[in-house]
Amino acid sequence: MSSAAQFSLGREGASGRFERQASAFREQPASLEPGRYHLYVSYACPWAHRTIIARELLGLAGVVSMSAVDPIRDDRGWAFTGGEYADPVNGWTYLSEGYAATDPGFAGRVSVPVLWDTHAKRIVNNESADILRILEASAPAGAPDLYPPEAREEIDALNGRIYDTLNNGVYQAGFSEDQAFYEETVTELFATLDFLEDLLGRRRWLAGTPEPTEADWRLFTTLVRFDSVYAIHFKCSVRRIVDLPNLWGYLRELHQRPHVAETVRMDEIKRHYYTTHPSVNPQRKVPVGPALDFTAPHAREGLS
Ligand SMILES: N[C@@H](CCC(=O)N[C@@H](CS)C(=O)NCC(=O)O)C(=O)O
Repeated sequence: MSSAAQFSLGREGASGRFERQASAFREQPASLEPGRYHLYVSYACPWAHRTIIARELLGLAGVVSMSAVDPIRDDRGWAFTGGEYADPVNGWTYLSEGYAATDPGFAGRVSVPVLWDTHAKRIVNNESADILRILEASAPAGAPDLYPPEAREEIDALNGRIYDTLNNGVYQAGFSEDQAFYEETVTELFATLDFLEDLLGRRRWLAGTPEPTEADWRLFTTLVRFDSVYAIHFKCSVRRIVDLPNLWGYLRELHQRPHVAETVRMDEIKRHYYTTHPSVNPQRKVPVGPALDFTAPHAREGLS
């Protein structure tokens, strides 16, 4: 196993390409019985971050409980190290205990997020895209609609391109051990950022809806990490988000929406990435900065 495979959710293909492992648990309960389910997350992880935001925005904090792992993984993976990183539900030391309880033969990588069923005592789902839909289906009346029927086709198309070239693209670039593949990935990644920069000059939200949808939040968790982590650590360095005025204003506006800033723990994000991938950053030094002011006015009110 190569060092890149050891510290990323995936393995190296024959060509030195990063291949993301498919999620193992994909059950989709029709609705979430209050008090029955628990969400395990890391504030560092962009995939878990989507579910943290959705749970908060959909008003489900009182329905689905949540706890976070320590952002620093050791060689036994995501851990509950006590204090704010405790597991009040199962008392585990490692998240791997939940995977083993669900499937004693589980041999894949132990990832966050995890939706846990406290009655059946097993993982229901460990795929963030599914967990978003599960949360959306259980949203109370009056909650925002993150997947409005009239915009679904557009949202699905945007999600597809953004997943391939950005959400996952940054990892493919960062972990690639092949120069040509890295260059190809970064070229596609910046083509998508340029496409979005243009789109967001005309639209306030990606799918042209009056309010943000899941497509916006799925993009947000990558954008908010971009200049601090991906541009430096993963060498996605052609341009920064602060150099793209529409994307940078859009990112600030999303960050300023109620309840969102509290979900962004930049210190945890940076410590996680810079200290957990020794193949990419052997010194484990965490950069100072960049100084980003997410609270500056975004001036996007005029867009529809
Ligand atoms: N497809 C999964 C991917 C989740 C994922 O890659 N999580 C990373 C953290 S950012 C992880 O837990 N990696 C653990 C590992 O590779 O050992 C999802 O979207 O839920």
